[in-house]
Amino acid sequence: MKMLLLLSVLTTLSLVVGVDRGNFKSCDQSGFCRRNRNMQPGESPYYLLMNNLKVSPTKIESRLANAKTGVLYTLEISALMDGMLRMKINEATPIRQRFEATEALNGEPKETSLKLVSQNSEGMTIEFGKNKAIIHANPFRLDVYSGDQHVISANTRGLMKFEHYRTKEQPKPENQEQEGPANQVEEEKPAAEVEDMDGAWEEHFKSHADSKPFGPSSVGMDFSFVGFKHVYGIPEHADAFSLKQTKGSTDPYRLYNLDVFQFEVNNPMALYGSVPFMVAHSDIKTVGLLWLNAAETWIDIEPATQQSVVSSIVDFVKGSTQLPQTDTHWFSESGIIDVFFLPGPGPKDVMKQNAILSGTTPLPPYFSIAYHQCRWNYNDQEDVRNVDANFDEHDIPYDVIWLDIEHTDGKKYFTWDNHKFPNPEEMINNVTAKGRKMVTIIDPHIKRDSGYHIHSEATSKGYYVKNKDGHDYDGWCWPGSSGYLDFVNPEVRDWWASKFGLDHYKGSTLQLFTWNDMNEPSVFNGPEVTMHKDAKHYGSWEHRDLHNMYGILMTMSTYKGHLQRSNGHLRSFLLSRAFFVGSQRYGAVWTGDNTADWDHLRITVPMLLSMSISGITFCGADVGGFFMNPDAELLVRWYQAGAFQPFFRAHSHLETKRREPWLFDAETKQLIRAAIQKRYSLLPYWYTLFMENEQNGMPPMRPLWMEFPSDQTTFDMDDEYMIGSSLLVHPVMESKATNVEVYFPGENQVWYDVDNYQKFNGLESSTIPVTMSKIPVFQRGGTIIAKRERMRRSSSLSHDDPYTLIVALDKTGQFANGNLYIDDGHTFQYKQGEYIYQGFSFKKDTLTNHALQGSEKFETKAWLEKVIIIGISTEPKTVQVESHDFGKKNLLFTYKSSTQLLIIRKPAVNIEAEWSIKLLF
Ligand code: NBV
Repeated sequence: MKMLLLLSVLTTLSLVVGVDRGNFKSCDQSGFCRRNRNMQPGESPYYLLMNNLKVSPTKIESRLANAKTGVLYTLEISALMDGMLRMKINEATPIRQRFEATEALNGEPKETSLKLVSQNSEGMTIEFGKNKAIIHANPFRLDVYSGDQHVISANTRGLMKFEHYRTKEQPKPENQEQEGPANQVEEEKPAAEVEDMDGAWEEHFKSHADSKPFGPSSVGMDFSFVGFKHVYGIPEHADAFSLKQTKGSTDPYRLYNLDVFQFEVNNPMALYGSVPFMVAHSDIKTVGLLWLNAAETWIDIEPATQQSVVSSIVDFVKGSTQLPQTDTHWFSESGIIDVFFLPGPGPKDVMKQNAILSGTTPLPPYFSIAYHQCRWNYNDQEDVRNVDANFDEHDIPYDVIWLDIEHTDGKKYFTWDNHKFPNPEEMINNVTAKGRKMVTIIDPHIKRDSGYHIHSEATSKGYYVKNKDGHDYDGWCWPGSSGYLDFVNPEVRDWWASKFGLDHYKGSTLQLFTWNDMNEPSVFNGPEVTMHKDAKHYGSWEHRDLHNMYGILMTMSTYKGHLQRSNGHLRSFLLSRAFFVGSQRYGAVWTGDNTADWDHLRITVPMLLSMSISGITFCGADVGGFFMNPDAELLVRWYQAGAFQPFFRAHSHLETKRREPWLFDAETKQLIRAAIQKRYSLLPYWYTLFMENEQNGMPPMRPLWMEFPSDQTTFDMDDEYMIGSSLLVHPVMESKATNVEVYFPGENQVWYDVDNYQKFNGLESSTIPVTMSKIPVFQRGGTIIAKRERMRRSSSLSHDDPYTLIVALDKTGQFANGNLYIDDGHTFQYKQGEYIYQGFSFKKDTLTNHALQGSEKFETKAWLEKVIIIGISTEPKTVQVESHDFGKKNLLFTYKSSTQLLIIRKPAVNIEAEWSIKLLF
C-alpha cells in the first residue's frame, strides 16, 4: 500500500507542480553544511610543522597541526605531469581510516620532479614544471602560480576545517586554546576540539534518522581564484554556465547524487551527478581545481577583489592594484582533502590536464553518436516492430531503439516479460538487420524475490549493501522491496560484469547495449530519495563516505561486462544517470528527468557545457522533455537543439502522449526529419571530434571561450556554443521566435551561415531571422568539414558512402584546414592502427589531403563526391583534380558570385588516396 502511494505520487503527471523542495535538504538542515558555512573568514588555526619537513624529488611531506585542538595531520604536496600540483591532507593518527576516492582517477597520477627553491621559518617556495607555489607555514596557506602569475590560493581566508574522528565518550572540551611552537604539539593526545558540534552525532531529516556512529568528520577549505571573475563546472546543476554567487543569496551549490523528481531550473540544488571540478577562466589564463571527494559536498561562491596586490606581470603592466577574484569555499561530509591544481595556462591545457587525471571518453561506437529513439515504454515486440518500421516508412534515420523498465519480468533486470517480449533475440535481430541496435535498462536495485537468480546469488554471496545493523539493506524502488548491490566490492563488480555474458543474459545479443538508471542510488523511501548515509559497504565504509561514487562504480562494472562479452573485441555503449569524476571512461550520461517546457530546453546548453568542460563529454538531455507533453513547436526546436548536442536521444514519460515524429502533422514531421538528417550528415565530424576527445580531452561541445579565450563577450554565454573548433551553434530556444541574436567571436574571424553561406565578421553580433526550419549554425572561416549528404536508414549503412567537403575560407580567402577520422566504427581495431586520420588543407588555389597519423592498415571505399568552397571571390576558369589513379582530370563546377560559392562536382577520388584539386584562374 505504502509503495503504491509512493508510486502514484512519483508518476502522476496531473500533480505536476515542480520539485518538492521539502524532500531535499537545504544547507540549514545539514549539520556539516551549517558548521562549515557559518565559519567566518579569519586566521586559520592550522599551521605547518616546518621541522617535520621531508623533501623528496617529487613531493614535500610534512605535518599540519590545529592550534586549537592540537590534532595533527599529514600534508603531502606533490608535482604531477603537465605542471599540475596535488595537495593531500589526512589525519596523522586517525582512529578510523578515511575514504579516498582514488578509484575515480584514471590510475594513480604520475608524479614528476619538484624543486624546493627556498625555505625559511615562514614557509617555502617550490617549483614544478613552469609553475611554482608558495607554502606559508603559519597560518597554513598555499599560493599556486601558473607561470609567474598567482592564480589560486588555498586557505587564505582561513576556512580550512578537518573534523578528526573521535569517540563519542570523549569528555566535553575545556575551552583551551593551544598556541605555541609547533614541536610542542603532542601527537598522541589531541586536545578536544573547541568548535560548533551542532548536528555532529545524530541528525534527523523528515522521518529519517542518521545515526552518525563516527561523529563529525567533515573537511573543508577555501580557494580563491586570483584574477578571475568567472568560474565554471561543478556539474550537475540546472543553472547558468558561468557560476553564480551563492554566499549571501542562496544555498551553496550542492553535489550529492540525487533522484530529484521534476527538478527546477536556475538553482544550486543537487541533481543526479557530481563532479567537484571547477574551471576559472579569464582573458589571459585558465586554471582548474579538482576536489577529489566522494561524500556530499557543497561549494559556496563569492566574487571579490584582491586588494593591493601586484602579483602578476600583466597586472603590473596594467598598473592596477586590484584584481578580480572569485572566492570559493568547498566542504564535504567525510573523506580527506585531496586537491589537484591544474595550471592551464589555456583552456585546452586545462582540458588535457583533467584528462590526465580522470581519463577520457573512449571512442564511442559510431551508432551511439547518431539518433536514439526512447520512450518509457515501448510496450511489446509489436510496438518495437512498428516504431522501427515507421522510421523507414517516414524516411527518418535512426540508430537505436530503447526499452525501459516495463520490458522486464516484474522489474527484475536481465529478464524479459515473456508475454510482451516472447522472442527478444528475434526482435533484436530484426532491428539490427537494418544496421540498428537496441538498449535495455538495467538498474542497480534488485527485487528481493527468492525466485530471482540475481537476488538469490547476491544474498547468498553477501553482495548487497548492508544497513547500519549489518543486515542486507532493504529499500523501496520499482520492484518494491529491493536489495542494492555493493559495487564498492571488486568481486561484486566482476560478478555483475559476468551477467552481461550472452550465456547469462538470456535473450541478449552483442547488439544489445545498456542503460544504467536510478544509480544515485534512488531509494524511494530513503532520506532524500536515496540510501541512508549510515548504510555499510564493503571495507566497512559508510555510504556517507562514497555516496557520489555509487553510480560510477556500477558503470565501471557494466562497462567491464560489455567488453568481456565480446572478449574485448567490441566497444561498449552505456548510458548512466548518476555520474562522478571519471564517469566519462565508461560511457554516456544524460541530464535526467527534465520537463517539456522552454526553460528546460534552454537549460540544456549550460548544463551540457558544464558537464563537457568537467570531462563528462558524451552528454545529452532528453529531447522533447521527459515530463509533460511538448507542443509541436517545442518538440521541433528541441530536436533541432538536440541534433547539435553530443548525445542525441528523444525520451518521454510513461504517461505522456506518444510523440514519435509521424504522429504530428506533415510539416512537423518534416522539420524533425530534417533536424535528424542534419545530425546524420555531420556524423563524420562528430566522430572525428570524439576520437580527438579520447586523445586529448577536448570536449566536442565547448564554450566559445575555449576557442576564443580572450573574447570576454563570450564569458557568460548560455545560449551559444561550439561543436569542435569549426561550428558555432545558437539553437532557437524561445517560443514563436522570429529571429535570434548571434554573437560571432574572434578578432579577424569570418563566419558563414551553413544554410545560405551568408558571411559574418568576428566580434560582431547579428540578428538572424529564423523560420521553423532554421537552425542557426555557422562554420568558421578557415575550416574544412567532411559531411555525408546521402541519407540512410541508420548510420552503419553509410559506412562506405561518399563525402562532401565544406571548405570555408578564412578572412584572406586563401586558407582552410580540417580533419577527418574513419575506422570500422565498432571494434577496438583502431587501437592496432586500423584507422584513417586525414588532414585537408586549402592553400591559395589548391585543396590537398594528407595523412595526419599515418596508417596503412585501414582501407575505405568512401570517395569524395563534392567540394563546396565558401568565400572565394573570383570564379576559376578550370578546376582540375589530380590523383595517382587517373592523373589529371577537369571537373564540373558552378560558381555563384553573390555568395562567393564554388561547388565542385564529383572529384571521385578515394578519400584517403593522395589527391589534389586545383583552381585555375
Ligand atoms: O525507468 C523509468 C524512468 C526513466 O524513463 C527515466 O529516464 C529515468 O530518469 N526512470 C527515471 C524512473 C522514474 C521516473 C519518474
